[in-house]
Amino acid sequence: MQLNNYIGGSWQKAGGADYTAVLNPANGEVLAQVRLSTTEDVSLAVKAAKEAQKKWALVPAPKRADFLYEIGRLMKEKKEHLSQVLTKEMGKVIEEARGEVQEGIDMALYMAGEGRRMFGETVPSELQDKFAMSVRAPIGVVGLITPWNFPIAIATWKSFPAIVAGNTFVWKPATETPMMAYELALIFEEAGLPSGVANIVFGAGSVVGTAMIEHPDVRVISFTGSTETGRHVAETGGRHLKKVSLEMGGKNAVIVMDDADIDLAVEGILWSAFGTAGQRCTACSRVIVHKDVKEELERKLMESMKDLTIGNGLDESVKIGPVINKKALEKIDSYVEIGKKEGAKLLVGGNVLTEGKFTNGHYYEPTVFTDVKWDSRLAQEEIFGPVVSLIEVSSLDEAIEVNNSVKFGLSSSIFSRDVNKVFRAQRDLDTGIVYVNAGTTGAEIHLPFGGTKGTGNGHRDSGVAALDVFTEWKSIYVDFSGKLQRAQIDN
Ligand code: UN1
Repeated sequence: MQLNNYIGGSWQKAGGADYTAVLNPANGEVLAQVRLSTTEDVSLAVKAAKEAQKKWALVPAPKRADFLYEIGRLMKEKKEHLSQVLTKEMGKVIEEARGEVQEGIDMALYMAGEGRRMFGETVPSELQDKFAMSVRAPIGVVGLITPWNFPIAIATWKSFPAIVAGNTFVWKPATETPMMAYELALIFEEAGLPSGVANIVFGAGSVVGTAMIEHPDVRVISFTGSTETGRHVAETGGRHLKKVSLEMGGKNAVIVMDDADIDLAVEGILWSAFGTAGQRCTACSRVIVHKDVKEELERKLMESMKDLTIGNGLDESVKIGPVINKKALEKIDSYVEIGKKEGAKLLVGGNVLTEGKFTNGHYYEPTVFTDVKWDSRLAQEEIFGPVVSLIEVSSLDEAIEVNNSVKFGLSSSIFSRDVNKVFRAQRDLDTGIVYVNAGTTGAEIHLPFGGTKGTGNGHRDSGVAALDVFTEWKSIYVDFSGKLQRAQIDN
């Protein structure tokens, strides 16, 4: 199978000479070939998007929303197929793949609802016989750059608000997961979305992304990915005065207080640290535990990890799938080595799995370190794999301080039965998302998603906040006095 760009409603061969292969991380099987695009391909896509946007902006928002209802319906109809492709391409276990596709369906229905709201404001004018309001206006052509770990959900977080708000888009999906983009494009076609509203350009490296950011007709860039690439996106975007929305890394912690339900905390840690093999921006990679319950937590965590079956995510009994590729595997392993050198105590795991059914895939054992120093590299840097570090503290104050000591600020969680501690924590944890008595993952699409500090630049995906990225505020004054009234002057 060879994947081509989707531009102006037709499938077009990319101009580059090179191909990349899409590999199943569970067994190395070649799933597809993708021809890589050039700057010229991006220009063609932007041209098609710009042309289509003029008409699209004039379609009433509730009518634009009708396409999203249809897209959501088709996604639901094809949910199992999409989930299977997702597991093959990305590696996450099938139960989670179904969950991710569901997240996309939810987003379609939620954003379709916005087509009948998209609230603006009417406010009193200073002047008599003058009407003042502000409305959300479409921006134009927007550029979307999405990661491989949530190849369909994150694509919907960005493309669906863009669509309902009257924009058209050029989308560069992650090199590792183009098949989900292809599947979504088929759905856009089947739903009858007008040509040029959705455009997809496949690429690898920075050629396509940079061309999108530098193109004068691309007005917004919405990016999810690594902090390193995000910085490049922001710098380049800044030079070109683009609105840039960034969602980047995390180093999320679960805090377990001495009054916590430890069994529940263990479940929360297992799910959020090892689900998706730790490859979520929201994954728990630190556990900040009160000294009085540390031993119990360690013991119960070790005990429950025995049930974590590792393998190909298509097998329903498997709990932990492969990581995305060899590079990721090596990075994870290098952090385990760093942890050992830093003096952290390895409780369980710490190995690449290579034998038997693991031979051709990229599998890493779920790994737990304890006695980790809060300021060590293991506790401060994003690993993006199934590795969790236990850090001991003596009080809630210290737990909050340790939580906030990292350069990221996406998600955090506290397990406690004390309402005072809980309310203090939700106020003082410096992250965009806070969970109480639950792990650090599982954000719902109708709430803003994003983080503070090195995680983002103040924008949010999801929720109504997504419309702030994909609309421009326009303030409108209508004077019906029949005479010239001057604001801020005594008339
Ligand atoms: C991500 O890891 O980039 O909150 C997205 C969650 C999911 C989305 C994660 N709903 O874990």
